[in-house]
Amino acid sequence: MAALNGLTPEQVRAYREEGYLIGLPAVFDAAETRKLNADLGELMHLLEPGEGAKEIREWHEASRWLYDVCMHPQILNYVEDLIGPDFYLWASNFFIKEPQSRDIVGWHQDAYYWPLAPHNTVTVWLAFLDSDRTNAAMQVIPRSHLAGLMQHKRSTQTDSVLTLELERGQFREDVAVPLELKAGHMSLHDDRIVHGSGANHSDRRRVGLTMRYSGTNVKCDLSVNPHFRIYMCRGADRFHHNPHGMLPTARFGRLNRQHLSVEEAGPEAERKLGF
Ligand SMILES: O=C(O)CCC(=O)C(=O)O
Repeated sequence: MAALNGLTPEQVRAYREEGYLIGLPAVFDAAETRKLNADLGELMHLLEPGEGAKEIREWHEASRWLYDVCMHPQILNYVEDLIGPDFYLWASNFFIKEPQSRDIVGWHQDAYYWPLAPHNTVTVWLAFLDSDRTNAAMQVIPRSHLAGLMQHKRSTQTDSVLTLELERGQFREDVAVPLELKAGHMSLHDDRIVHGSGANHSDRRRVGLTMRYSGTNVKCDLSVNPHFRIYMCRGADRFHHNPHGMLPTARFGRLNRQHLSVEEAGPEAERKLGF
């Protein structure tokens, strides 16, 4: 493993201005990345018939392997430089697109999905395999995080992994930037940036792990998501806003619980949060 570093002031400035950051050194080298993919295979064995990778949500609460990936010191160094010294992990999801798969992720802003306030959340997207424009890399709309939250609509696209999305014309789709990453590398994005991804028309699998981190000042509305649990990464929880989770003991374990975002909680939750 390379020496651990944080972000340069220039990288922090670029993130704040653009809403995302790429171009960081690999977090995992080639051998470590091969192992990550083998371990992901073990985790996926826990899926039940009919379940897909998108059901792997918050399994860091049950899988020590996944928890340890999320707590990688190099990743935490970068996150700390963006959201401050006191922060926690609360979500992890896999976004996997098999070769020739039609699944898309409609344009959206994460913050619209989450009953969290204030906005002090960063997502790390870790590439388990090379991700580029040929195999449907995630795309972002630079600076769109500065425009505030936009109204999302229920998706009419049956191939969309999400059910709430932005409509064409609400933002400049022509300036989208694909976040191309080699395996073992990561990007960072702000919870308000507009992003999404297309179908994978290639013969290469595309696998990304998203990990979501928030400052301890961020409070979840537990009436919308009663399952929300935090895992301190660095510093102290002086706010005591959210319940803490239990450390997982099994190397590979799964959750069976229903997870609730604003999307799943339905229009009542959207009204409640003022959308
Ligand atoms: O991997 C993708 O295409 C989308 C990921 C995403 O929506 C997210 O990280 O919030």
